[in-house]
Amino acid sequence: MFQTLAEYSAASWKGSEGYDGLEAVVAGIADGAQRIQAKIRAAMLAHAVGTTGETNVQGEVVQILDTFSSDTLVETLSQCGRVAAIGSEEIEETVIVGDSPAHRYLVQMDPLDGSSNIDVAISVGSIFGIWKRQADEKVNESTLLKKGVEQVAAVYTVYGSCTMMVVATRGSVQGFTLDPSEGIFRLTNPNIQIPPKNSYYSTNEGNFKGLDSGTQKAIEELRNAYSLRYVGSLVADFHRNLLKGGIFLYPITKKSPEGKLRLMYEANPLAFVAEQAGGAASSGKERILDIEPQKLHQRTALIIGNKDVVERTVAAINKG
Ligand code: AHM
Ligand code: MG
Repeated sequence: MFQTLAEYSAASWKGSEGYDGLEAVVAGIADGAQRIQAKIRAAMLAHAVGTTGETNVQGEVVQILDTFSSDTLVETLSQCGRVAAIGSEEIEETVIVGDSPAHRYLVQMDPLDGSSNIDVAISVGSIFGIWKRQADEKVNESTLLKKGVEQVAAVYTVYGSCTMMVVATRGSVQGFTLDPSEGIFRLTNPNIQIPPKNSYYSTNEGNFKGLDSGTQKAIEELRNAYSLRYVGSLVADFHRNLLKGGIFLYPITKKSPEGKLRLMYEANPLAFVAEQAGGAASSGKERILDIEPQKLHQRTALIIGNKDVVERTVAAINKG
């Protein structure tokens, strides 16, 4: 039988020097993810699909399920006793939870990535970057502005044909699948590494005309070499490419001159997962994990996936 998430985390992190308390943070994520996936699967029948009528801090339309997911995860992460502060795509300001010595972790999250796909039964997910708080570090607005390279762990979930949770720590990427009959996650995909053979490229081809000539040439090269797969939910596109071998690009476009995706809770966590799995992630100018963050909801271009294909693509973009 597959090992449970609780067994895995007790054996790997509990009482360990670097990761003590991480088991509570990941359990909080797992609890929130279970509630979110159940809500999503019932949403159409419960009239919970649609917009709240508001726009978020990004100026994007807020879905009812965006708000539900953010509120649920703020609740489960606040209650786990180990999280000092939370940044959420759906909340303008940092959520400050506590600053006792037990509050050792800082979490940045996209509570429901790809939510525009919700009403058409397509995979969505949640993304989390996890940093450590120094013992005496004050908890305020700027505490969360740490470089991606300082993350100690990153997690994402996919609510798809099954519910999966991928957990990365230094040198380790583990995939868990929710067993719906028991309500527990089990380790189904141990020690994930991106396959060396690249099969797919994923990008919004509709943006092609709004790209600079270097990026257009880079995409033409990818078209000639690989099959196109694009879900339009970053987390689902990334997950497929991680397991099957692929590259995802959301470059700078005319419409999004700073990039569309968010540095702190989309690019950084997935870049951490990619690197631990042998892959790479770049903004086109620098390694994602080395970007010095200026603000919570900062955007970036993102090129992520198989290392050699990412490097080749970044070189082609910069050749012009
Ligand atoms: P969001 O759903 O958290 O707002 O994330 C943005 C989404 C990503 O999941 C996805 O990769 C991208 O936007 C798709 O953008 P586009 O429709 O421009 O291709
Ligand atoms: Mg998102």
